[in-house]
Parts: sequence; structure tokens; C-alpha cells
Amino acid sequence: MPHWRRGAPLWSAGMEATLCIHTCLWLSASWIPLASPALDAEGSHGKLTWAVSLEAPEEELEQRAEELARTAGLVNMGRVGELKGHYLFAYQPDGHAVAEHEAIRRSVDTLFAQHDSVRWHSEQKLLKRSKRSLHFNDPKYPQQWHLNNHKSPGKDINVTGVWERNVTGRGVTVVVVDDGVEHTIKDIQPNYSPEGSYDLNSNDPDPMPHPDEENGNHHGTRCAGEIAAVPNNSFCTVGVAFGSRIAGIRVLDGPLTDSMEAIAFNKHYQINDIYSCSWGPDDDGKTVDGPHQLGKAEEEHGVIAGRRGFGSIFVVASGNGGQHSDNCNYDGYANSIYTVTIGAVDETGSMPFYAEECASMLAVTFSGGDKMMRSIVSTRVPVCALLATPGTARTCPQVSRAPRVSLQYEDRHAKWDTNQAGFSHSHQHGFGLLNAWRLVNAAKIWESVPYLASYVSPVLKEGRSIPWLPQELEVAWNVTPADLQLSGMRTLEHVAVTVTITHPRRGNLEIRLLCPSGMMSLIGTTRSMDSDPNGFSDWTFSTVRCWGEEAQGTYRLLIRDIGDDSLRPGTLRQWQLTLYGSSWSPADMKERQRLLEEAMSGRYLSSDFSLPCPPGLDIPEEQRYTITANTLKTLLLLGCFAVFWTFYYMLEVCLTRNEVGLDLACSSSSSCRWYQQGRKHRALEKRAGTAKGASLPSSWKTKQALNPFLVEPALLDAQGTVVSAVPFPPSPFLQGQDVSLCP
Ligand SMILES: *[C@@H]1O[C@H](CO)[C@@H](O)[C@H](O)[C@H]1NC(C)=O
Ligand SMILES: *[C@@H]1O[C@H](CO)[C@@H](O)[C@H](O)[C@H]1NC(C)=O
Ligand SMILES: *[C@@H]1O[C@H](CO)[C@@H](O)[C@H](O)[C@H]1NC(C)=O
Ligand SMILES: [Ca+2]
Ligand SMILES: [Ca+2]
Ligand SMILES: [Ca+2]
Repeated sequence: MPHWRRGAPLWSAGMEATLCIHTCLWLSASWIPLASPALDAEGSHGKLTWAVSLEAPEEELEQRAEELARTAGLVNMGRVGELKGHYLFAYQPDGHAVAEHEAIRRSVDTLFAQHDSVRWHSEQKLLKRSKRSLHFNDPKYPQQWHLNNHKSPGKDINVTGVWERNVTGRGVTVVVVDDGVEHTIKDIQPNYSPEGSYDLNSNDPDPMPHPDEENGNHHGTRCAGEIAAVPNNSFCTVGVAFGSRIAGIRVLDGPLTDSMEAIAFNKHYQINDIYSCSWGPDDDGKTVDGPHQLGKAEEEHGVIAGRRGFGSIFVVASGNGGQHSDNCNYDGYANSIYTVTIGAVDETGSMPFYAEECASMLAVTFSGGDKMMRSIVSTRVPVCALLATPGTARTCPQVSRAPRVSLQYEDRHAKWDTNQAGFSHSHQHGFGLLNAWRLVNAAKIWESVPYLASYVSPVLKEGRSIPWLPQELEVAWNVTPADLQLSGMRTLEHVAVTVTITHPRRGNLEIRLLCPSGMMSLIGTTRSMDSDPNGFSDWTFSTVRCWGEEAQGTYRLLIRDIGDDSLRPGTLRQWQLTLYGSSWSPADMKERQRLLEEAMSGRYLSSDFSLPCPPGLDIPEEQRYTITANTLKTLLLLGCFAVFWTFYYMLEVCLTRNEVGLDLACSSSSSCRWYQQGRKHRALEKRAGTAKGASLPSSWKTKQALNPFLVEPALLDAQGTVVSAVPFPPSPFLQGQDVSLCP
């Protein structure tokens, strides 16, 4: 079961310090030129440009574009982004007066509207040619080096240029799945989204944290601040995507069940775009755990149906067990193909001591590594910083399955390998450091990648023992073109291996996976703390290191035991290979890479260019019932109550029957009813009472009134008509004396 990951990151101190000193930074506004070589260069009169989408056979597109541009009296500026058939046309003024622009605009619009091959067109409006750079008066902003590093320029997430172009996360809702969000704080309240929030611990819509002495429950609030703190309000900090909405799901303040976790993953999933989950299984270097059945199913469901069918984005951090040589391949959340796994680097660009590495890490971002803070860093914090940075500042969200826009970051600790597709990956830093500028530029021209294709091998029974170092066990599976034909997979994204291994000390095993290209992933690292004697039971390791490579070929799994031979050798019982990828060919991959590089100039950010946005699907909110701890308690109470009364009732019946005696003939008859018994009783009692001279205790009627279970208000005969209102005989225990029912 997942546990807490708490503690303070370096800059979170800013959020927590309620003593935000009023040292407003008032720097004089400077003017910066707008970097858009393709679109500026006009004088004080703006140049007219249109984005046009053409409908024509592929090979004729270029020619059609040329023709259309000529007909309209415009200049074809070339294809836009990756989009087949999207062109940018510009009107090059050649001595015309400004006043004629209206006329040109009208005639061009009319022409495009009537032209058969024009699917849609839109005039591109240029932003002002120069803008004020941003200076905020928030007292803690100068300390937020991860946003804007003055001391070591470049060692930040490069987000200010994006803000200057008015990309701040507007239209995106980020939800912090944590211990609650204190949404009344001045820096959070204006961006708070109550519609996206929920409290699964108390089962109410308000995720306000319940601080107690043991844990302050500030973690979720801090994350929320990192993401969407209000800028320029003379208060504390600035959020990385301060235009976004921030919601909270309170789930970590109490016992967490699989079903609660599952519900959290899909809560308000048509409102919340991004789920930030800064927690996971224990980082103690000996745990192997992840989402269970329900959690997994809901993650998958969210990725398919969330965000109106574009897919919820789950961001998880790699974990903080670095000092226990923990590895995020043993963490089912970091290992999942449905999550974006993010690791940490400190200001110098090295891995902090607490950071975990793994083969499924996608990228890294800055986190606290400061010596003074080290003692309290125990949170999966980087998520908070990065969350809203990437392509989230988009109004037209696309399924995020491609992290390849981050920059490779120079670091002596990280070992980089370049795979067949040309992507560099390191177990420590994933594909590199997140860079908001590059991500947002890429998002501007990003089109969804093809549908996910997958291939699953048969379960490969091996039953082979694992030798000690320096020998190793090697097993292989060949994926043929015929195997991939069904799904049409050409290139890889994730590669997953599910293994069942028995071993007397799990931490002694080292597992590596080789893709057909020879790219090696260390999917199972040795862990000195992990002395679990049960090995792995159907555990899935995954790697992203073969992203973009050809899927077909031979995959090799290498396992060795670094322990000593005093222990029994382990055995590889069985394994199974799963490939996830797409129908893109390696050439398609290269083409997308080229387009992204081309888009990095900022020219699409500077214009209001945007791709046509598909409407998305109409998916209703999930209405599911949550079983929380409180509900369980109530149910338990009700259950106990029912059991108690059942016993009581039975006792009642038994004792009454024993005392009073039953007509045996009656009990064998199916039509025998209580009123008959009652009648019988009365008859019997009449006789007995007469004989013994007993009488009805005076208290019996009051006691009966106190006890609704004793009263049968009306009894039915076989035909269903009310025949009489006969009181059920009261218990002799209640009465405390012999029963006598004679009225
Ligand atoms: C911040 O607010 C001040 C007024 O208090 C304003 O002059 C300044 O332009 C604002 N800065 C930004 C970046 O909006
Ligand atoms: C950072 O952003 C600026 C624009 O603000 C851009 O010119 C520069 O290339 C970016 N740097 C990197 C390393 O991406
Ligand atoms: C930024 O965008 C928003 C919404 O699109 C708009 O209301 C606002 O005026 C823009 N700000 C600037 C400085 O362009
Ligand atoms: Ca609440
Ligand atoms: Ca603020
Ligand atoms: Ca971990």
C-alpha cells in the first residue's frame, strides 16, 4: 500500500514561510524584441498572413498551394509544421496603402471561402512586436531559481519566455492528488477549481486539509502553490503555470485502499486534465509494489476516456529512496506505461542523493538539493515544480506520449546512451531536463501520434536456475514481422517484461533487457536492503530506452545473481514480453523530430497560430460510490446492530417456545402461522393460567411499547387479509418472571 512521501523541497520553504517579507522587486520594465523571424519584419503596418488547410492528393499539395497563393495575390511562405496540406500565405505589400488592407482581406477571405481545395483558413494575427518582460512583486519570486535563475543563467526550466508570450496554462486544470489543498490561501484561492476537487478521506467535496500534530498535511498545498500560485499579488511565490486552475483530491490523510486510489485517478476526469501524484510505495529500498487491480484499471480508463477522450495525464515522480539504493523500476506507478515518470536534479544538474533512477524515467526537472534542506527532503517533490510546465499550457491538449523534446543535460553522473532512433537516454536523467520553452513550442505544432499498438508474447516457461556472477542466465524471444502484422506496430515506445522468479534473497538479482538494436536497459538493479525471500511474482518491469527503435527482432533477458553461493540459486520460472509502440516508421519518427526542431524558434508561439482542435468526445463524469473508512465504519455499526438484533430475536423465539411450548402438529404444517401459534398459545395459556393461576405482569405493555421488534402490528392469513393484531410474546428474560399471556 502506498505511503507518504513528505518533507520540504528547497523552494517549498517559500510557500510555508508565512513571513513572506515585503521586499517587492521593482525592476524597470525592459522591452524585448519578439523573436519570430518568419513572421515579423513588417513596418508599423502589420503584414497580412493566412494559415490555409488544403484538400488535395498528397503529391499535388505543393503545386496547389503555389497556385492558390498566386490566384489570391499572396506569397506562399511554405508548409506549416508537420501538417500535411497546411500552408502559410502572406500578403507582401508592394506600395499599397494601409487603407487597402481591408479590401485585400475581404477578397482573400471570399476567395478562400469559395475555393474547392480549401478546407479551412484563418487569418493570422500578429502579437505586438515588443512586449514588457515580466517582473513580479511577489516577495519570494527572486528565490524561485527554478523559474528564473539569475545566479547561474540557464539552470532553470526556461519558462519566462513562454509567459511573455501569454502562455500561462490558461484552460488547463491540474489536480493535486494528495493530503488536501488549503484553497483559501491568497496565492491559491483565485485559481482554485472546486469542480475538480474532492475529499475521499471524508467523502465530501471539500479537500481542505486537516492539519494535526504528527503531520502538518501541507504537502498538497505546497504542490498546488508550485503549480498555480497567483503572480504579482505581493504575496509569496509565483506558480509555474499561474494561469491554470488547480484542484485537490484529498486521499492520503488516512488509510488508503485500492478502490480509493482507483477513484482518485478518475475523479472529475472530464474537468481535470493532469493528475499530479507525488506519492507511491515506500522508498525503503526493499519494497516492490504499485497500483493494484482497480488502480491499474482506472489509470488505463483515464488514459482512454479522460479529458474528453484525449486522455488524462498522470504525472508521477521517480521517488526518494536514492539513499537506500531504491530504484523506480520497483515502483509500479513509475513503471506504468500510463504515467509520465519524472526524476530530480539539483541546481548544479546532478542527481540529488535522494533521487531514484530507472529505465522507465522519461525526464528530470529541478528539485531541492541544497545542503541546508537535505535533512528534510523526503518528498517526491519535482512533480510540483514541473507539472504545469510542459505542454499543459495548451488549449488544445493532445495525448502526451512523446517526451522527446527535452534537452540533454550535461552531467558527469549521468551515463548517456544513444539508441537506434537517435534518442539519448540515461537511467539517471531519462531523456533529459524539462524545458518549458521547447515543450510549449512543440505543443503548438504537435499532432496526436497514431493509436497505440501492442504485442504480447506467449508466457515463456523457463524453469532455469540463475547462476552467480560472473555467469548469467540468458533467455531470448524473437518477434517476427508476422507477429507485428496484426497490430501494425513498426516502432517501439515502452517495452515491458513480466517475470516470475524465485530467489531466497531478491535484492541480489540484477536483470537487464536488450532490445533488438542492442540497447541495454537495467530494469532490475541489485538492492542491498531487499532481502525478501519470495522473489518476484508476475512483476512487470518497463523501459523507455528503446523509444523509436524498430520493434521486430530478438529481445534478450539477462539475469544474474551477485550474491554468494551460500544461498540456494534462484530460478526464472517464466517471463513474458510486451511491446507498446505505434505504426510510425523510423522515417516518420525522424520527420517529427525535424519538425519539432524547426518549431523551436518561437515563431508559432508568437503568432496566434493554432491547429484546428478536434472537439473531443462527450464522456459523462463517472458516478461511482466510494467506500471510505467512514462508510465502512457506519456499515460495520449497522451490521453489528443487525447481528445483535438477530440474536436477540432468535433467543426471544427460542425461549418463548421453550417456555410456552409449541403445538408440534402446527410446526409441521406449511400453513402454520404465527397467529395460529398465538391462538394456540392463548388457548394453552388459558388452560395453564387457569390451572396455575398466573397473571400478566403489569409492566408488559410498556415494555412491549419500548421494543418494536416484539410487536407484530398485523398478521396476515394465507389469503393476505389482515386477521388480527397479535403481540409477539415478550421474552421471559425481559419480563424477569414467568410468562403468562392471558388477557
Ligand atoms: C505587477 O503589478 C504592478 C502593479 O502593482 C504592475 O505595474 C506590473 O506591470 C505588474 N507586473 C506584471 C508582470 O504584470
Ligand atoms: C529559452 O527560452 C528562450 C526564449 O525565452 C529561447 O530563446 C532559448 O532558446 C531557450 N533556451 C533553451 C536552452 O531552450
Ligand atoms: C492573454 O490571453 C488572454 C486570453 O486569451 C487575453 O484575455 C489577454 O488579454 C492576453 N494578454 C495579453 C497581454 O496579450
Ligand atoms: Ca473535507
Ligand atoms: Ca503570489
Ligand atoms: Ca521508490
